Amino acid sequence: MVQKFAWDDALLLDDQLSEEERQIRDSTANFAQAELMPRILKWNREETFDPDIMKEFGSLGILGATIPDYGCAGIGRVAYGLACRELERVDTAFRSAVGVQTGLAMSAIYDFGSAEQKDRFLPGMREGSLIGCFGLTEPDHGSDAGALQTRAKSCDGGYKLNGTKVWITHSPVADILIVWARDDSGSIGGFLLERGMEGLETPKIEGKFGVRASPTGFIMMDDVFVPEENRMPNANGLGAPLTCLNNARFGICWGALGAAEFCWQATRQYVIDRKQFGRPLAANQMIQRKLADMQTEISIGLQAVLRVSRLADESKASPEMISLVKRNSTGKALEVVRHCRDMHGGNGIIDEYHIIRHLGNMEAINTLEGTADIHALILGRAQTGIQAFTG
Ligand code: TGC
Ligand code: FAD
Repeated sequence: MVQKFAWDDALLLDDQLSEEERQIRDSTANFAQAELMPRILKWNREETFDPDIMKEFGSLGILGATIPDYGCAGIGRVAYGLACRELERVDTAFRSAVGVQTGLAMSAIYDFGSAEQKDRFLPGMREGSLIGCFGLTEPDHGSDAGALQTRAKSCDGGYKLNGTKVWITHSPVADILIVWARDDSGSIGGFLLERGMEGLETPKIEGKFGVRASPTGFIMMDDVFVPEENRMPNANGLGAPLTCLNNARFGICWGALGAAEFCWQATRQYVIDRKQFGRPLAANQMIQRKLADMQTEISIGLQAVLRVSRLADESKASPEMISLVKRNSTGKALEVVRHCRDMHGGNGIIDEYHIIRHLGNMEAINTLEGTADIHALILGRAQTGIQAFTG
């Protein structure tokens, strides 16, 4: 008997999942469609974000979900990725909210913090009553994160921090701000700043045309005193923040394809329904070719992130594999969504059709967590042995 083809699950991803993974995917999908979809149009239009949404994510059990301790669920990368796919199917802002809290802020404290820091911060962060952010990027150092200039100068009982971080997701609403700064020896360390510390300001960046429902801001530090107990003892060097990024990039890899899937499936329906020249747009060869390209890229992209996520769960995923899928997922998603925008005609630029919102988001995620070209250079270095970032 000929196997029947499922157009929306071309390579039978569903068959490759465990019962628990399917259940996490479905419960996140139900939550995302019931609770997030009705809010996103207004939030995106008005650039708003209600921090209480973090408590809803906490109740869902998704914050810190990959951490096997402190009351967190300890789920695998595939289950976590499937949840991110469902969140970003609605909007990048929601995947980003969960991804920064889980993959960057909580994972930094879990991997590099002291027992006391973990006890103090992780339970509240898991519940969403404490919001974390991750400050690596600076105005003069984005891709070359290793050249960061923020200083942590030793003083009686701790450190005085000076410098500016920019483009920090959730800095305007965060309670715990993880700041990567150089100590007196020039080594990069991780410092836990708390809202209310003197000399700390976190203004919002206005006027973004991507991820508008996610507050992005600065972390400005003018002689902020950080006690010794707020320095993460096990973070030494650039490898520490990059290890956190390895975790967070899984969320983006799956999430980007969730956004692409939403746009592809909405576009498929649109071209079936919309008639021009007396027949559905979908009856044209050029339109079908584009749909086939989208289906192909999304299906292959999902298989790639599934593979790397399974390898990560077996501790066999290298950073270069993560670069490969981060670049592929975000790049292909951007390409898919650009075609969807075009195939919607004029409606493609109206937010009620959701495509233009995702397009702005896909532009942003091709830049954040390492730009597409930086990930290409990581892969180029790995296959030639030649570092091409400089010179
Ligand atoms: P390089 O010499 O390659 O490495 C320095 C040290 O780091 C180690 N390392 C890693 N460790 C763990 N995981 C990785 N992926 C690692 N990559 C490198 C390396 O072994 C070395 O350790 P050691 O002990 O020998 O010192 O460093 P480099 O200065 O040449 O730069 C490498 C480069 C360019 C790849 C790195 O700077 C980079 O990844 N740049 C991109 C910056 C970036 O991704 N920023 C993201 C900011 S956070 C963000 O965007 C969040 S968005 C949140 C949202 O979704 O809303
Ligand atoms: P640049 O590094 O100036 O790059 C500009 C262009 O030059 C890119 O195309 C890049 O690929 C290219 N380029 C750079 N170097 C080279 C080279 N050697 N060879 C060839 N091409 C090169 N950061 C955080 O720390 N925490 C966050 O929570 C966070 N959230 C973000 C949220 C949003 C919405 C955005 C947009 C960014 C966020 N970032 C965050 C910052 C993000 O990680 C940086 O924007 C990213 O790393 C790129 O840095 P940059 O913007 O300074 O660009």
